[in-house]
Amino acid sequence: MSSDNAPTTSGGRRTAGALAGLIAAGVALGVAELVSAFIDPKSSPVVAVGGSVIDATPQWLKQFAIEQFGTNDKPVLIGSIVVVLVLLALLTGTLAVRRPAVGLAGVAVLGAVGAVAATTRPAAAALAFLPSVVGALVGAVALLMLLRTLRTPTAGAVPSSQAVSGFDRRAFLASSLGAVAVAGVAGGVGRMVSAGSDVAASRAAVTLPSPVSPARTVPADAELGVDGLSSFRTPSKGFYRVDTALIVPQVSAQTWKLRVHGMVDREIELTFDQLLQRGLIERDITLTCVSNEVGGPYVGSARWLGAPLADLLREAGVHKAADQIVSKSTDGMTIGTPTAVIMDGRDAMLAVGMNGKPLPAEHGFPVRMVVPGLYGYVSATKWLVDIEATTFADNRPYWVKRGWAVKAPIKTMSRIDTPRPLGRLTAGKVPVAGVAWAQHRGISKVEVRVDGGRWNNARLAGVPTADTWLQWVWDWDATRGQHTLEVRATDRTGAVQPEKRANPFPSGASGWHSTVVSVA
Ligand SMILES: Nc1nc2c(c(=O)[nH]1)N[C@H]1C(S)=C(S)[C@@H](COP(=O)(O)O)O[C@H]1N2
Ligand SMILES: [Mo]
Repeated sequence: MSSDNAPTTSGGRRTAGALAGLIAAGVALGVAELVSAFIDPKSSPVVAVGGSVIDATPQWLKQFAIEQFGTNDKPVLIGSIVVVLVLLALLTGTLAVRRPAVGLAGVAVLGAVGAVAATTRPAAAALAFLPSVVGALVGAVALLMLLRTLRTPTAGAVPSSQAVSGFDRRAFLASSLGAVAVAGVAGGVGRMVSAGSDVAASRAAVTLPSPVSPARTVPADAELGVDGLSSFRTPSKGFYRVDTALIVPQVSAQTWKLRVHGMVDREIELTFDQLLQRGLIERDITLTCVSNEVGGPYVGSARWLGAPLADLLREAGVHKAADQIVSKSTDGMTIGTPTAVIMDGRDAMLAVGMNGKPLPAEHGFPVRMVVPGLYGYVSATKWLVDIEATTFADNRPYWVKRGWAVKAPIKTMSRIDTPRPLGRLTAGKVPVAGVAWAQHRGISKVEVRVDGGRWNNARLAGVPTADTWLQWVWDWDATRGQHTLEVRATDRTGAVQPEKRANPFPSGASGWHSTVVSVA
């Protein structure tokens, strides 16, 4: 190539240096990914830094992220971290052309950030620092090798003035390709090893016992058969997922243990098999996330199979003064539930089954909590490993520390599923339908109105218990023009869903859901 021998500007070397920094960062990450696969996927620097960022994110920014990105907030976070890393790598590489020590210092700082994040994550492995450290070391070697090719003068008869700024492009290219290959292979193999260590096999090996107390039969009229209406039971695959875990925790049922301790007469330790032998109940229960906006999607209904939680607490002999049960997951999430609510006779359970199968990994395999009537952040601990009887005064769980309400019963809510917002309809009969929920109180009435007119009673579908949502439908005789549909529900205590809009923070959204449609 003739350009090989052309004089090269120092600008060209700077660009090559930036590229070297980027490639070295790729090598570091690839190698770190490989090492983390053998230690703990959570010890990967990107995952660890991401987890630390999630825990440190202030409430207003979290709200903004959820509003902007919804459940894509995690890919967006990982993407942002990678973008920051890319910029730092480009800068480090550029500076390192003249001063390799600066490059090495940059790599060391980034490695240290990863190592500190990984070791300070909840339940971090003893060797959690290793992926970042090994990654940084190999990344540093890659950087030095690439920088060396930048200092090699171009071959041939080049005037010495140009040799200073010139470099052997072919050597740089070859080294770069080699380094990229190392990064790709290390990262790819790491990914494969991680995937092989997931809990699919453990989950497949689980045989769920039949419940000693089966779920109530779901009435035949639970499904109203309206197009576009949420089904009474949400398939596990489409069930909303809300948690702080950047990678789904992999907890094997075979090694799972639950510890019940704190303000109790007798500590209890349970294996998964012992839990299965406790006589399981099966219930249809609707979960709801406190972050769900009016009309939002973070709500779903499943048939859960699990061991009654109140019985277990009674066996442990929870002290009268212990007004809060704090449950903990393997990834360090803490969730506080009022003891009185768990003990009041409702079907609070340690769930092992969801819709007839062992819990999917994303929904808490092998064991999660389910307490009808409470938002998920105060009740629905996934990947559960620890239960502590304590007090509200002594223990502030994860979301409470971040300003969310200490106690959070689910607010009465109704949602229009069909017609869709801004839908185009033809005049005549149009079913207006949706779901409504007020878990553990139950729904007694749903009303719909058009353009602020009088309220019309919707027809309610059947439900097995007060712990699930229900479908509703109102047959609208739609007239031409643009119309606003509004819905409100009344729970079985007689309380009407309030009109006043409130944000999800700090105790759940309220207000009437409305939809604007145009009828031709
Ligand atoms: N370990 C763990 N459990 C958790 C959470 C979490 O972040 N970590 N989020 C809670 C919240 S806020 C909700 S709404 C429910 C959601 O359960 P799902 O993802 O199965 O729908 O899980 C709860 N359990
Ligand atoms: Mo939630």
